Amino acid sequence: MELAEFREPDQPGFTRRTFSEPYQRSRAWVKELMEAAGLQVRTDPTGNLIGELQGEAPELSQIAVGSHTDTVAGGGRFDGMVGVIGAIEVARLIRQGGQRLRHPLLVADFLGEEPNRFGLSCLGSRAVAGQLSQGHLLRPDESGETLISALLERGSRPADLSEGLWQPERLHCYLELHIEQGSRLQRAGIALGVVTAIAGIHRAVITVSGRPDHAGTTAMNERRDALAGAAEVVLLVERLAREQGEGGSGVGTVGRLEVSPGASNVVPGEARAWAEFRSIEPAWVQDRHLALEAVVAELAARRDLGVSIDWVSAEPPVACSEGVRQAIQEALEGLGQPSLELPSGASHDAAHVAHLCPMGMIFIPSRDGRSHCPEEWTEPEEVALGVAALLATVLRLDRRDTV
Ligand code: HGY
Ligand code: MN
Ligand code: MN
Repeated sequence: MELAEFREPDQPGFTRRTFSEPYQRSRAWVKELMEAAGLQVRTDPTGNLIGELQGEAPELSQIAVGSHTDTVAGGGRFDGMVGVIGAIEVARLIRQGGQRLRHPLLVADFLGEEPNRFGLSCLGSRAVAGQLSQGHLLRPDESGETLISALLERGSRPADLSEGLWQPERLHCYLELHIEQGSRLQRAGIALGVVTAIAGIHRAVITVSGRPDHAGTTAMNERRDALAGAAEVVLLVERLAREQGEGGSGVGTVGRLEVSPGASNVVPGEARAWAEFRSIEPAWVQDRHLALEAVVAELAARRDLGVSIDWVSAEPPVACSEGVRQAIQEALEGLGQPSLELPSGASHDAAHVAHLCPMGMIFIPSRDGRSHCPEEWTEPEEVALGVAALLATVLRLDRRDTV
């Protein structure tokens, strides 16, 4: 609740975006919380907050636990935050209980998990996994500023990214506690979820170019109306997303649309639509990617518009590791808690860290499945149970030599 009060005053909900001043201030608050829990804290070249707790055997690989504390515009108070605060609480409970893990513990508050104005998500976890490319760093926003300049401005050291790489041989496993952001747990009346896989996402920025004209004097059959074209694209994305087999989990959205010049008496000259397709079925997402390219080409020809698709990211679905899932299941049984196995339609930092080591996730319920909105809510008791499950899983993973 305290962290959620670091919010952008001119934005709805509990907004704390990566390149905002409240986010910058909130990092100092998280750092202090990490230090109070007994963690040795450092900020890595990308800007990830890394808190470390020594184990009995420093030569053993690290148990990494983390998530993010940035939000979407108009976001809530739990997405990402429960995973970072929960990981810090696990460290505090271990120290408070006078316990010593065998493995060193690493707690991560990853920078910028949510898509930013450069279109890219998971900045910090991509960076530690060696997936933040030069191309990503040079991505411009609308004003032409590049991601790398925004990172430099906030004090990150993008020239030293390689210093921040996590080494697979130094990692025992990665664990993330997160809200479900859906309603499966609530509908099942179960408080803890064991994630099986994380959906893949293909994200694109679609630019439709027409011709700005006087809205009063330009005949309808002479117009090259970019917004009318973009409106067709929005409905095409929805139609393509609805086309799926029985029980398909695929989704598609255009969440952002910009029009220029944006005057009510000017035929729009240009429009940009941010689109994404997601599924745990890799073939379905790939199909949508190709289908969108085809239908947009037809639309451009028919409406005499220019249309370009810039695929910002194309992440495959990622399976959670059998070993970590099993440790979570055993931990929940040890707590006498029922659990539900379910895929994640949302993406997470865990999807990137999974390229480095065995990964698992624990879900706690989102009331009515609402998330990415101020109504996002999870009961304090549910958060506490999630933290207890996280601690119990860390202790189990710690007793294993391999995961
Ligand atoms: O969009 C997502 O899936 C995540 O909440 N950033
Ligand atoms: Mn999110
Ligand atoms: Mn999240």
